[in-house]
Amino acid sequence: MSYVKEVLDSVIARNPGEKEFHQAATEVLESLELVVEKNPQYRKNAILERITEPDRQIMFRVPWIDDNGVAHVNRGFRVQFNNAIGPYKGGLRLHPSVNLGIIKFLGFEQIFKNSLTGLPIGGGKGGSDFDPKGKSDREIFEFCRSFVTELYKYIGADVDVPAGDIGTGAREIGYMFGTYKKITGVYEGVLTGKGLTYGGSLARTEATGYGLVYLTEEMLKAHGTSLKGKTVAVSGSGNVAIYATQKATELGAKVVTMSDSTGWVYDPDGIDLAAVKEIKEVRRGRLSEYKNARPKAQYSTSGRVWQVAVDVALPCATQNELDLEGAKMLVKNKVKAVAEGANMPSTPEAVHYFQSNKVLFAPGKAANAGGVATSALEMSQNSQRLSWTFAEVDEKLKGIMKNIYHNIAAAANEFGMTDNFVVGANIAGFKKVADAMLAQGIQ
Ligand code: NDP
Ligand code: 2IT
Repeated sequence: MSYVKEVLDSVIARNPGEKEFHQAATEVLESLELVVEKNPQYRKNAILERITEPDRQIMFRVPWIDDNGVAHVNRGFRVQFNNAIGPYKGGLRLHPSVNLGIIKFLGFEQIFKNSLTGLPIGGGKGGSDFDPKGKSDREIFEFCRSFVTELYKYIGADVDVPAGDIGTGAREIGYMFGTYKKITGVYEGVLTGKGLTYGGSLARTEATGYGLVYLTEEMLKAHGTSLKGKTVAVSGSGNVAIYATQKATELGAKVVTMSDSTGWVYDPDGIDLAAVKEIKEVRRGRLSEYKNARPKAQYSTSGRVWQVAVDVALPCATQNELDLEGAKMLVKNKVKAVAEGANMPSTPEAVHYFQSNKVLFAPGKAANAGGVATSALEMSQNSQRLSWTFAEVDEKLKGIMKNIYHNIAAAANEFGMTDNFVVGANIAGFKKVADAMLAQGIQ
């Protein structure tokens, strides 16, 4: 049996029921066959066994009291996966679907994504099955305070630096930062995505969406075209989706769809982003309200954004939201490129279908790395006690995304798999971490 197969079988047997983690581990490990064959020292030093086993996984009770005085208990998670190349780094997801398998898939992906940024950050992820929807500001504060009252023991500017993800934005990070500071008395860059008055980096809010579009543009340019004049389908309407839509529009594309967990909009004239921001960022409302601002748009609770004929698709909501059926609709309508803003939004069958139909496909660990890269830039600014301008950060982000594209394309070429950016991203991300692990001994 091959080394990869042996380790994968063991990962699946040792982590029963963690289906998203199995999916992520399978995708990464299967594309490393050639690399591990070429480097026998990886097997000898149990690199794959060690990289698939988190350094530690922390689970804890998060009790909080709602506005009616009723007590609730949620479960908190932090999985510190790998710190071979830097302190653990990765977001905190607050969503009722969160469980250990989901946090492990995200933490595992984060190892390779963070490596691809070229910056010194290891992989981690956390969150809770708390549902922030419909909660008052006081309830959100209560939850965040309770969460960090336990989490603070395990994090620190040189240890583990959490950030935002689904359900966690600047408000939650502010409450968590305040709690950490109150308990420890230490003012340090322990979280990223902070507000601009207390250590946050300019352009962090925009970074994931902008970075996604920078990488997409670079990939299209390398294939003789660009976003200008293209029609784009975006899914989601949160942080990543909003700033991807903004940058794609700035580069001359027309974004015609967005979605949330209850429905989606099709606006043939191009999404009115001011209306979406007002609904989502200001009022924390539902996308069904979009029609009030744009009567000609269609809002639908059945079907999906992938049925619209577009040149480029940017899935920016959540894992496994783009399945084979969605991929078939996109390919039938002659989609040219798909780039993942979310983490693992395409199912393995969808990815395979895109690749076998010659659609340019950029996986999340490369395409959405601009968020965590800019988080690392926030860490640098915090430790230097400096703040850079928006233009400086944006310029660095652009450079990082271009580099990622060229590195993953080169890694794919080296192994004779031109334009297979899935394999390219996995190999390029893996090698740096694996070599650091080798250099540091069996730990
Ligand atoms: P937000 O919470 O800001 O937005 C999430 C969006 O996706 C919302 O529109 C939400 O709809 C929708 N959504 C979430 N879960 C589901 C679900 N189960 N089914 C259908 N729709 C859903 O999160 P982000 O924009 O920050 O994150 C989006 C994706 O990008 C995630 O996969 C995240 O891991 C990834 N990512 C985020 C980064 C960041 O910097 N924020 C960096 C890199 C990746 P609704 O409002 O109805 O819940
Ligand atoms: O998935 C991700 O890369 C994020 N949610 C961002 C992590 C971070 O530390 O900025």
